[in-house]
Amino acid sequence: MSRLIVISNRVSAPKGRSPAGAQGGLAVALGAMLREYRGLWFGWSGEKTDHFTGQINMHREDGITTATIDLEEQDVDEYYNGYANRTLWPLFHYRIDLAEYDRSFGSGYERVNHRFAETVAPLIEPDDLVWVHDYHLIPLATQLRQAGLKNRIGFFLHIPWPPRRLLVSLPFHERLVRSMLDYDLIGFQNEEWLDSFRDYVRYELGGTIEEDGTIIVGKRKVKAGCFPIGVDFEEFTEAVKSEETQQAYHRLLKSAEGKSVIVGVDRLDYSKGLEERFWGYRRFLEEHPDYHRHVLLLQVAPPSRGEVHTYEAIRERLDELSGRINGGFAEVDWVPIRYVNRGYNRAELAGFYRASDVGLITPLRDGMNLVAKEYVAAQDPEDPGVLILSRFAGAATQLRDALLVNPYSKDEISDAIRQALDMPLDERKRRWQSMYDSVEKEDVVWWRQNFVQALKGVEKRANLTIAS
Ligand code: ADQ
Repeated sequence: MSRLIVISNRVSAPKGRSPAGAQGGLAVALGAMLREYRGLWFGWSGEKTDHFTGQINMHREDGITTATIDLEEQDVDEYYNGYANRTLWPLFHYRIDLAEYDRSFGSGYERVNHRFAETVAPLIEPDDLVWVHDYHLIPLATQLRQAGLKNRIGFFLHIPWPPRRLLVSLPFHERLVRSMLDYDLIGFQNEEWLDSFRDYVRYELGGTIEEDGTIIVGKRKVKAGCFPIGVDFEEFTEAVKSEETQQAYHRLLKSAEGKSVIVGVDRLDYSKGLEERFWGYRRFLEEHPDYHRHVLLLQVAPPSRGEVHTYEAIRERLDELSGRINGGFAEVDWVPIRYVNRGYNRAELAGFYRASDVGLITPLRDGMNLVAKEYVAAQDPEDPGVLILSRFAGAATQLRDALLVNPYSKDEISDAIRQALDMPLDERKRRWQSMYDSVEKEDVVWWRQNFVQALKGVEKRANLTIAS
């Protein structure tokens, strides 16, 4: 059987026997598959070095081999903090107002992709399947092809693909998209992002889309499809039974003292719609004084990407806004928002989700949003909470029985909170059951199997004959 080589920006070594929730979702998701395929996971260690040497740090644990490299400070600034997080991330989340275009970012991005390719290429054998992850590594296939690889190479984009009219604001956009044609399979989270990609290919590259979804541009032929990512359902439902989850559950219930709890859990990022969410909650408090002292919003949002200025700015605005809302509405024995700037592991989060009457997940734009699915998976079947979900999250295509809202509308958020808090038990159960079924069936195992099957199904490069 062929091996699987996973390549992503960062590698977090899967620790098979660590406590549930102590590691990232992707690590758990890919860990089982890497074991199955005798795989290798390659990427940046997260460490810096004075001079890039390409020295690989191999580590083998619990059946999984990881191979990591250190990057220079300039690489991290230009490639990671720069092009990935200050150019592509905002643009792909429809925020061209925040996207920064700097020549040095672009060259750093190319350089690091080249460094990744030349370091990993000697580790790849002819029959290996290669699976590249996310926007940090879009041009990697081109670099790997230049290094002589004819392997099947797949790419999965975890974030949205922007509409053509936004993407053309990126200098050298055509070069970036053309580099994707060196993959054999490109996966998106949902139809909307796939459609935007096809639209670009048709109108900017003059490509055609065949009936089976194959994209043809000149002599290049690529498969593109939808592969919505899911949660590790088995691991998550196990975690719900753990002691740690029980403790977190009781801790929140006890401190809520009978109030209804609304929970939001996000990385502190402008795409997650936290300011708009706080404004929506404020509107709810203004319109419904009868709920004062009977409800609280717990917002968990640990800072991320601290080295990027926009993230400091949003942090300041949220501190101020939550302070103003609490200042304006709080009473001696009631604080309407508990805004917590630290992370919790998934077992603890599961307890918070289960203890909450409402999950309020309102990103302005999100590739998928796994928190929404985790919220559903953690509920008590006899007394499930209600999910309020942004219609602009990829998850909204699957979780149709959530209360779907426009995250920019304070009124819609306010009305949905009211509807959720007043929802009768039988309606809560009906909506939850249908979402639970989809979260259970379309989980992370389903996702990775579908992707790998599809990648195995594409013809190998050497055998391709394409009519131009
Ligand atoms: P993220 O933007 O990080 O991921 P999301 O899918 O919501 O967003 O979360 C991923 C994981 O991080 C989840 O397992 C969640 O529990 C955890 N997490 C989020 N907030 C947390 C917090 N405050 N404390 C602790 N843990 C937290 C990107 C894309 C998403 C896509 C995923 C997977 O932006 O759209 O769903 O990749 O493809």
